[in-house]
Amino acid sequence: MKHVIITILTALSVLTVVFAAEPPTVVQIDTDGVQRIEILAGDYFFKPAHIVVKVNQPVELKVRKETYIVPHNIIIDAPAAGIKINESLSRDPKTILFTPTKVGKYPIFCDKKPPFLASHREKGMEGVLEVVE
Ligand SMILES: [Cu+2]
Repeated sequence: MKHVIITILTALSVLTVVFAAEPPTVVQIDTDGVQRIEILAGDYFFKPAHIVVKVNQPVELKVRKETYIVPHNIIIDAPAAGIKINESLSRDPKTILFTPTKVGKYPIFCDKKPPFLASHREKGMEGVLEVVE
């Protein structure tokens, strides 16, 4: 019985961690109509990882790498929504411009993967671009 309770408590704490993820970052629209957002990439995360933008409004995404050694990139592959991003990242910020044309949730990820080891995406370099009305 004690084992069962411990197992349940462990499961609950794991669920709490999963669902306690940061709230989405809603990107504000500047006076010139551009939605500007900065993303920091590190080992192994994107921060913020969940961003919300308006459809049919230009987005200026500035992204840079926090760390030196491990190579990272940022990929958003959503051609149906007018988004096709595949940029390798450096310490200097890169500015990526796009205009999302379709409402939906699109994965953001890094596709780097050392031989025989887990991919960066599996290690947490994954996020969501949420396009809303
Ligand atoms: Cu990476």
